Amino acid sequence: MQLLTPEGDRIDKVTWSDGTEYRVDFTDEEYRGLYRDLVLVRKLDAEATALQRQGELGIWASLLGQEAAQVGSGRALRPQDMAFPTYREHGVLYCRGIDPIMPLGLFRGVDLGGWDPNEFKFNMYTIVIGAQTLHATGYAMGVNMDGKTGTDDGEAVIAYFGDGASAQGDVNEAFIWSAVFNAPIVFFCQNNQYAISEPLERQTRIPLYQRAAGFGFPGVRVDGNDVLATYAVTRAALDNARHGQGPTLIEAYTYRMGAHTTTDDPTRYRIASEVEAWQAKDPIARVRAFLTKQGIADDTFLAEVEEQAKQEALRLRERVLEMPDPEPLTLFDHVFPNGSPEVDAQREFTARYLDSFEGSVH
Ligand SMILES: Cc1ncc(C[n+]2csc(CCOP(=O)(O)OP(=O)(O)O)c2C)c(N)n1
Ligand SMILES: [Mg+2]
Repeated sequence: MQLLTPEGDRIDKVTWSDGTEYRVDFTDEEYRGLYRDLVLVRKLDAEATALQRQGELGIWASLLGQEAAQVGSGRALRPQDMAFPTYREHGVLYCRGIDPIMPLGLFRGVDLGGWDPNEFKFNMYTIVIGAQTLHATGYAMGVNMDGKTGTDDGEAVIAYFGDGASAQGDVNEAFIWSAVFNAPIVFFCQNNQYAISEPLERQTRIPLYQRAAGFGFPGVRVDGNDVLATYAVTRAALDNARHGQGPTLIEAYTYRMGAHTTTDDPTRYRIASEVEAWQAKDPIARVRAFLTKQGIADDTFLAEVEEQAKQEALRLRERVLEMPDPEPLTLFDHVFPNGSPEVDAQREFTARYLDSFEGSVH
């Protein structure tokens, strides 16, 4: 499903094989807003990669190449919808209105997360591959039990995961539970073609979206580098879920342009021509081409967005460098809402251990 070609030409509407008609109807201001989101999200991500390279973050999982999949689906969420991310969803986090500094504390190793999932309707980052799809399914079943589906202002849930995660038991269990309980959930798979070094052909013999049929709910493949198409399919799937029509699997077909994380060297397992072929499908270049061709944006606007991105990245950098190192014993805070004797004992043990270095040369 595609609504904007790599050359920046609009496709008015697309009818999917199940009869669903997809189209978008944005104002010029909204088109410019999506472009701004894409550019900002890419720039902040590049800044985080640079900070890691300079030793200021322990590790970073870049979203480079996946901006359209994340901004399109992130902007399709309504305020009441709950999102369950992996560790790469910085673009969705941005769309939820969370300060982009938040995940950097985690990757710098100075805090354990940072934001309140209930305040922003965006759960904590999850490193355990596929686990969040079960959390999301349980949450979505709870939404049903609370009677919060069936109307226009009903609630829906979105679970993000990758092509590699699609082969995990957790994800397949989440599909089954959400199907048989008709849970209001959208499974949003960013197929970026790799699970670290393992290519897609090691996960599946059929297109991933076709898996949904075996579980008893609809699946759709969308051009994950097309922000308009990802917005359209996610909005429709979420609205179906909130109206009580159960789950949908979306396969956003995209490409991880960078390394898996900053600890990875992708030149060891993929060839340069593959990366170049995907560069021609860049998610931001096509929106810029469209805006320019249609006269929706001029050079002044494009330059202003670049300048804003530069300033926000600079501000992010300054704030990362100012992050204080935590007191070691704060590690034991917030483990349980009301504390626990075991955690208290561990805190006391660690305090004594740290005190034993007093006056030592080490
Ligand atoms: C349960 C579990 N197994 C293994 C890992 C190690 N691991 C981290 S990322 C990753 C690959 C995930 O690939 P994919 O689901 O395609 O997501 P992507 O990183 O491409 O966004 C693996 C195997 C893990 N974090 N959790
Ligand atoms: Mg992947």
